[in-house]
Amino acid sequence: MASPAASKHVVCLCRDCLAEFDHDIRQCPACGSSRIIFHPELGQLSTAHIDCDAFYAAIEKRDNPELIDKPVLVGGGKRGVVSTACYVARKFGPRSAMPMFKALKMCPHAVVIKPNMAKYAEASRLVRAIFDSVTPVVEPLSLDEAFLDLAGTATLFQRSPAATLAYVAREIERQVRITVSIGLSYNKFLAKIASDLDKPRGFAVIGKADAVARLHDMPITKIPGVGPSLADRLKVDGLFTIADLQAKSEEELTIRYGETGAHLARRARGEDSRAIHNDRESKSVSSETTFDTDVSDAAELRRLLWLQAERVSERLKKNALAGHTVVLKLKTSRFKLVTRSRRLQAPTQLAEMIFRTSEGLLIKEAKGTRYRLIGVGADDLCEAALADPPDLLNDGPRHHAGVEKAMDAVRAKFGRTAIKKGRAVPTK
Ligand code: TTP
Ligand code: MG
Repeated sequence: MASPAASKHVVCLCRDCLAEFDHDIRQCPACGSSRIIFHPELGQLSTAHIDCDAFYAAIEKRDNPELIDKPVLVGGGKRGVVSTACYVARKFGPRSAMPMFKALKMCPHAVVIKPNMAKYAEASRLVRAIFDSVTPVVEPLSLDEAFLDLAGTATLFQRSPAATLAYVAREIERQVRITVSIGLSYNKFLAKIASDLDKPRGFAVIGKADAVARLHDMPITKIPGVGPSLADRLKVDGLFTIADLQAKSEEELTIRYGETGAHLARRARGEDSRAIHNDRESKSVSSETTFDTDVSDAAELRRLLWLQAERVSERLKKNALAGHTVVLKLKTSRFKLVTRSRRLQAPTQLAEMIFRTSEGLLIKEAKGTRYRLIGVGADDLCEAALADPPDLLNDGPRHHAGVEKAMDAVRAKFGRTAIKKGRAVPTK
């Protein structure tokens, strides 16, 4: 029987009708499909990586059905390399980044198509809209792949993240008419590894219990950041596969390769503590000004900083955003860029908070150096609803929010310059 929706005990899923089960099955009793996923941890995993299959070629095939069964190479142009080969062509050897002449030697009957970036970007937008419909936490890596954090979506959709992913794949096939491969795990590294395991039209799962074993036989180059030169260095030391790394302790690898060694040791054990960052979060709102003549006077720098903080706050409020990190930017008369940042306890959209935080950073830098530019930014953006929570012990934010609201109201009525804080007024 299908288990109750969003049950923690989901171990099996029908990729066609999205029915979930608490036991292993071969064929879906609900729809008869044999596209079944089984994994003991299926109901508990929520970190996904989704990658479109032979992306450019898939779109070309979609738009010209005569190409469906033919080997297709997208690329050529000035650089004369293959951008992608469809799965029919890959059987003969061609791969991305291969010189086109070489690919055509391997597969002389291939159809070569020049890339049409506008078309791929449009398809990418449609795919992205489907991702956005299931979670606010989407981190795209390129036009055709993204990480999705589906934690917390089970209650909303009354189905496991795994079932929501099967839904996403189905919607992409229906709306964009291309296929994707899904990797589901408990961190980004493993989710990305997984999405590549079962291509095309795949769905692979890596859980906590099987991560080390799944990584075991993979070449070390599967670990992002291990390029040809590092791989060569590791080979000299007899390290070829992830199993070779697993056999060494983190200490051993750190002594030999420094921070890189520690990183390799962690990845080899399936460890990755990076969070999925929404690309909207990673944008920032900032404002800066370049002076007519260099300024070294701390009081004057403070005044100029306040004006920028007010601007940033104004833009945050207008866009219903708040920043979790405040960034101070200075450029010296010799064009040296200085940036300092501080993460706040809670996101803010208040000019007062942005100013006080950046002022704290400025004090250390305003010791006589002549500057030609000052700026301030709010980073790690989130929705305004999360900003400046009332703090029971400290009434500061609420008080400032009240003052700023009153000032904003006066400005809305009488114009931007109608009201100023004392610190905005030049001292001389
Ligand atoms: P990939 O996702 O790496 O490849 P792919 O989607 O073609 O195939 P796969 O099924 O293995 O995921 O890259 C996405 C697109 O980016 C690809 O269709 C073409 C482009 N691309 C290049 O232009 N040059 C390259 O070297 C690579 C790797 C990709
Ligand atoms: Mg791809």
